[in-house]
Amino acid sequence: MNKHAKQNEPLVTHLYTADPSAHVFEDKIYIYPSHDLEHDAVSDDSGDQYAMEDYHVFSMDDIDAPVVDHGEVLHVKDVPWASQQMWAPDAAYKNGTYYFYFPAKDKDGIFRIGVATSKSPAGPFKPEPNYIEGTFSIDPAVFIDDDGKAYMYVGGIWGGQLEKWQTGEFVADAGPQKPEEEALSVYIAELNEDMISLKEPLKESKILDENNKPLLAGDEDRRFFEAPWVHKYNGTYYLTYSTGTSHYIVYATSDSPTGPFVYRGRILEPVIGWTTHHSVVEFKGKWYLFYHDASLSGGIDSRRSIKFTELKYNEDGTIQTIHPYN
Ligand code: FUB
Repeated sequence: MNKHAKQNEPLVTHLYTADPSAHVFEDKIYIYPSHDLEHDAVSDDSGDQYAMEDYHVFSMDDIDAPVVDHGEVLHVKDVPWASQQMWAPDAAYKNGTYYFYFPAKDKDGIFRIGVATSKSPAGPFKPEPNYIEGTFSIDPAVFIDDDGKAYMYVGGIWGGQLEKWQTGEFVADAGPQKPEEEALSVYIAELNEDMISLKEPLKESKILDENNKPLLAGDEDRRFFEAPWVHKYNGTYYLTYSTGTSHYIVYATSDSPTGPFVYRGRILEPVIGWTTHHSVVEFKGKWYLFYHDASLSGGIDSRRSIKFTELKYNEDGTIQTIHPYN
């Protein structure tokens, strides 16, 4: 018998799962997480400890229904261009097809974004032979606007290699940013109608402070680290992301899906474990934050578990901060 979903408790206990991207497809909640394997890889700033190889998809008929594991839907050995590290994925639906987007390192050790397709939200997904041309870094999130236009958001510093793309080319030994530099931020591109190619090159969109100045790299409580996600609420675009070193999920808003975004506040206080990652989804009139922590493994961050909790807006569109263990 599958476990019933309960707020703030691991949704899956027979596997370690992380980075949950939740969507409502066919009136159910589908969750596309990454899969943490139990291994002894070394822990370093390149994220080698997150040596993930495959993906499972999960679904819930309702917010308190049993969590169904649809099994392995994609493995790195089936992706011709990829070598390792199948990190945080996302999924989207358009024109009768489900698209599964995932980052992985190519044969040269460079993170790229791949795509795989299925006629079912539960997969299995068939990968395209090559990664999406023009993509780099990690943590793809795809948002489809009310007008049908689809946008891909990507990016992660440190292990996500964003620092290495500052010249527009991959510079293998490019180091971290200096604190006084403008912080690197999310990269965005519109997708073509086919959903498997970019309509335009990925372009950086800055996150601004209260004086409309780009956040600085040293502003670790607010600057972008990884895990972008975009949703729309009352006509406003909310970019949510992880601040990495300070372990917050925060949000910034814009009146355009491509920004620039203005920093607004914190959504989730730090969880047990180093990484924090999330998605935001509306289901039956309520909003939910899907996130992960490492409580089930006793704090080992490369063995995480996906969870969810209700997310609440104030009347002015600000979001109430969630304290995950209160
Ligand atoms: O799960 C591997 C990486 O850790 C993800 O891509 C990041 O967002 C962080 O959660």
